[in-house]
Amino acid sequence: MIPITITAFDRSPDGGRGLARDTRVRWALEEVGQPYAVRLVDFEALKQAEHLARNPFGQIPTYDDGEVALFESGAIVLRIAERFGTLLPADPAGRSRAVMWMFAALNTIEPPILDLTTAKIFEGDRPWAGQRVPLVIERLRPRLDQLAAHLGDAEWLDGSFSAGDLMMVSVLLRLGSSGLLDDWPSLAAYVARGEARPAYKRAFAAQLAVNTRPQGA
Ligand code: GTB
Repeated sequence: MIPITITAFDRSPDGGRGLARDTRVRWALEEVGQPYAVRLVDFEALKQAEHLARNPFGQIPTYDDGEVALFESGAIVLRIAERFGTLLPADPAGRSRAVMWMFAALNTIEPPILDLTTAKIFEGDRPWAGQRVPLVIERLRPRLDQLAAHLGDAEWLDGSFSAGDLMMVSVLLRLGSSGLLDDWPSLAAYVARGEARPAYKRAFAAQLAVNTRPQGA
């Protein structure tokens, strides 16, 4: 069997905080117990023909299991979940709901979180940044309220841990340094439960090792 190969940043701009999207793919592979190889690509290589053949948008992560080559972290995690079991419930309705939560993470929760990162980091030096950041937070707050209301005091979003939780935790992790989750202790605890999973720890350690290795290694 051809080994699974993913791509990741040769050196992530986050220095190994696990925020680049290869971490969620590594996490899914660790959850299902599949070994994988990683092809590291730098920013220049991302835009060259060899990588554009893997992802026309010139981004990481990508995935190839010998049967199918994919880009988009959502599609990749879904493929892993469908192919190797354990991340999706066996019953079709539960499966659909887990996929629904993956989409909710990627389409409903991640966009306003990305807006916040953009406003703070990439546009933080613009003269209007001081006005924009509170507006973006205002738009994010109701989403977090609603997510927390759904979660209640449950451990996971819909029964057992699923690919939906993997994706939701991955998305919420980007709020880590903002301190915003302090206002939603149940969501902070939910994220901490995700991070405490041995598979997440292995995924995080693997990307950290790449991003903290000595220059030239
Ligand atoms: N929708 C795609 C998916 O889900 O796979 C988005 C993929 C994506 O945005 N990839 C980013 C990338 O390749 C890396 S993860 N960017 C390079 C480019 O577009 O040229 C986004 C990311 C980058 C950096 C940090 N960081 O340093 O904190 C965090 C997240």
